[in-house]
Amino acid sequence: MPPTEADQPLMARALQLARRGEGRVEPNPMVGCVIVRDGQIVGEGWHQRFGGPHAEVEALAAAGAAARGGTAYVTLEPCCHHGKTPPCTAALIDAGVTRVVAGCTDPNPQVAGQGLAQLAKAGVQTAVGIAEDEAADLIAPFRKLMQQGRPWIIAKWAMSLDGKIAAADGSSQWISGPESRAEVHKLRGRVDAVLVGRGTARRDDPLLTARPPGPRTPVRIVLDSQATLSLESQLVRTAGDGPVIVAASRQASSQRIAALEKQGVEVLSLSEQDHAARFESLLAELGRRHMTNVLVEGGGQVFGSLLALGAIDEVYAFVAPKLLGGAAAPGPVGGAGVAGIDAAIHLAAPEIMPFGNDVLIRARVRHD
Ligand code: AOF
Ligand code: ZN
Repeated sequence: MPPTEADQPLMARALQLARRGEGRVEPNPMVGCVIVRDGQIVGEGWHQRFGGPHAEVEALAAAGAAARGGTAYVTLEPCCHHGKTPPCTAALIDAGVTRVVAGCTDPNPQVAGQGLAQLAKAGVQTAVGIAEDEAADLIAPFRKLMQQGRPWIIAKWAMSLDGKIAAADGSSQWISGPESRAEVHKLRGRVDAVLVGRGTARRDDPLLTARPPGPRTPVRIVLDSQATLSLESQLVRTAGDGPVIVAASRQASSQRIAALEKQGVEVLSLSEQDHAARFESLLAELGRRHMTNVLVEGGGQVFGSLLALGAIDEVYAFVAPKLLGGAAAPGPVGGAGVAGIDAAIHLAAPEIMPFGNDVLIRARVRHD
């Protein structure tokens, strides 16, 4: 049976359940599942943590015998491979589910349509594409990591209403209000890494931790080709409490590297000559470390490099009702910028949320 209007709210519920895994399941995708029998929800589940049971298995356990003859709504195509857990296709077939409605297919090459094909082969009715955009958006960072071996890059900044990230004298603490800053801490607590440039590390002396802690402890990364990060900085002094990486070049002095390493900082000595190539190679390395989401908190040069690389996937712009003025006061994204208005980077329709007196504009870059 092709998907119908009646399937919509059930997939919406499955998507809602899936989001509960945010920050806990990566580098796996968030997945939610609802099992329906005779128009009643008889079981719900979601992938709760990396290495744990998949959404379908959780929902089938909740449904018990009531799953027989029922329909499973899954945000992602059920897996058909033995990973850390057995295949969900077998669990659904064994439980007697007769119809599976999937939000989108699984980009994992070990699954990639074969999950649905296996179900169909076993006589289970399958449908895919209900709420497909939402289902695909939900796993966009997972898909990027699977297909490109690179983490999803979130660029976050706070700016005044006139588009400045600092006053003309360079002072910038604080542009946004406490409610916005609390939201940033939440964001830090669900990503794999928080990255800043050397200038920001020196000027703000940030800790880059999530306070209060979230489900993940982000690795703190500083782009610092000469490895000049001060041994007295908060980042270095807390390197024993949570990982700190300095992404340096081959030009960094070996004494500086040794001193940082002695404090527990990991120094990556990237061999590429130019800055952009080094950044690319760092992102590839973070991908190899299975990092799904990386939050970049500035400064302008880092955002400029990312823009030039086409590497920004999502923007969190906190806009505060303040005016700073000043021709010399910087905006959030530095570098050379785009060649002209026709080369503007386009973002999808933003989500807009108030935080205290500030407004968060959150939008994803359109890579198409
Ligand atoms: C599903 N339901 O809830 C999830 C799926 O190592 P494992 O066993 O956890 O398998 C991870 C892979 O399974 C992951 O790469 C993705 O392809 C799929 N995730 N599949 O049917 C789920 N989390
Ligand atoms: Zn599975």
